[in-house]
Amino acid sequence: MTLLFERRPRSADLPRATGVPPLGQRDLLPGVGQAGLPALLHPACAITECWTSASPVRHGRTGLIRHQDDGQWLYGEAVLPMPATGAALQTLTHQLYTDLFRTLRGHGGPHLLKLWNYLPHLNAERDGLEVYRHFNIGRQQAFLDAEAAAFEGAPAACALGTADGPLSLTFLAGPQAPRPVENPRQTSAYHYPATYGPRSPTFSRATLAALAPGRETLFVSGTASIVGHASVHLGDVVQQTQETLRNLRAVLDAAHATTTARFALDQLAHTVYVRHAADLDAVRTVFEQAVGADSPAACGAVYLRADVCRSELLVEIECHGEAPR
Ligand code: 3EB
Repeated sequence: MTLLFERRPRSADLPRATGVPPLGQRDLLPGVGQAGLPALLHPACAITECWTSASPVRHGRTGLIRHQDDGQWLYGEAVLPMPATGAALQTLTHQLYTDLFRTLRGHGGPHLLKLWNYLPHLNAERDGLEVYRHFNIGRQQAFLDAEAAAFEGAPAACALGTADGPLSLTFLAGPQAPRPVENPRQTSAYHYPATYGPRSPTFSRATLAALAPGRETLFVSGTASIVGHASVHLGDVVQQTQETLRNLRAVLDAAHATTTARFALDQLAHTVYVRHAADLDAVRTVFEQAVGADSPAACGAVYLRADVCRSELLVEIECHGEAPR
C-alpha cells in the first residue's frame, strides 16, 4: 500500500488528499514553533506535513512512544521534558530509543527509514560534554542493545537544536529494510573519529525504500558543510550552503549507483535548517540559484531556525522524494 507525503498550508478545513486521517502529521509554525520542533522562518504561513496511506490507522502507545500504524507503515513520536544533566539525557535518550525498538518489535518488526531528532540547547555543555554528544551516547547504546544496525544500514536521520522547550523524536518505519546510501565526499557519520564525541552519531547519509509500487523513495539525512569528517568554510554561510549542495548532489549520485530511479535536487522536498535567522536570505538565495527559483524544490522548501550539531555549522539541509524505478 502506498504512503504519500504532502506539505500544505496549515488549515483545519482543507480536505486531505485521500480523505482519510493521516498516518502521521506535524505542524511547522512561525514564531517559537511547535513544542519540540524548530520554528518556521519561511514561508510566512504555518505548514502541515502529512504522511498518508489509504488504510485505516490505529493509535497506540509503547512506553514513551506514541505511534500510529496502518498494518504496514508505522509513524511515531515522543515529546518529553529536556533533562537537566548529561547523565539524565543519556538515560532518557537510551530509554526513548529502547521504547522505539520495542514499538517496532510489537508491530512485526518494521524497519526504521527516517528519524527526526530535535533537542533544546544542542550545543550547550552539560557536565563537561556537549548535549549532542550525550545524546549520541544514549542513541548508539540503544541501537547496540537492540541489535539494530548502528553502523552500515542505519536509518536516515537529522538531529537539530531548538531554542528551548521539550526534546522530540519522530520516526517513520516500513516493511522492508532501507537500502543505505553513503556519500563518498564524507566520512560515514557512524565512523567519525572520537574527536567529535565518545560515541559516533547513528545514521546513514541516505536511505532508499519503496513507498509505492514501482517507485523508489530517497530519504536524505541532514547534510551540512562537512568534507571527510571536517567542517569547512567556517564563518561563511554562503560557502557552507554551496558545500552542502555539493554534498547533496554527491548523495544523489551515490544513490543512482544502486537504483534505476533518478532523483533530481530540484524535485525533492527540502527542509533547510538555518542557525541564525539573519542568514535566511543568504541561504535561500544560494539554494534557489542551485535548484532554480521556480522549481518544485524552491517553491516547496521550508526554512526552519535550528542549531546544527556542530557549533561552527551554520546550515543543514535534508530532503526526500520519490521517482519511478
Ligand atoms: C553531520 O553530517 C551533520 O546525529 O542524527 C546530520 C544528520 C547530522 C543527522 C544525527 C547529525 C545527524 O554530521 C549533523
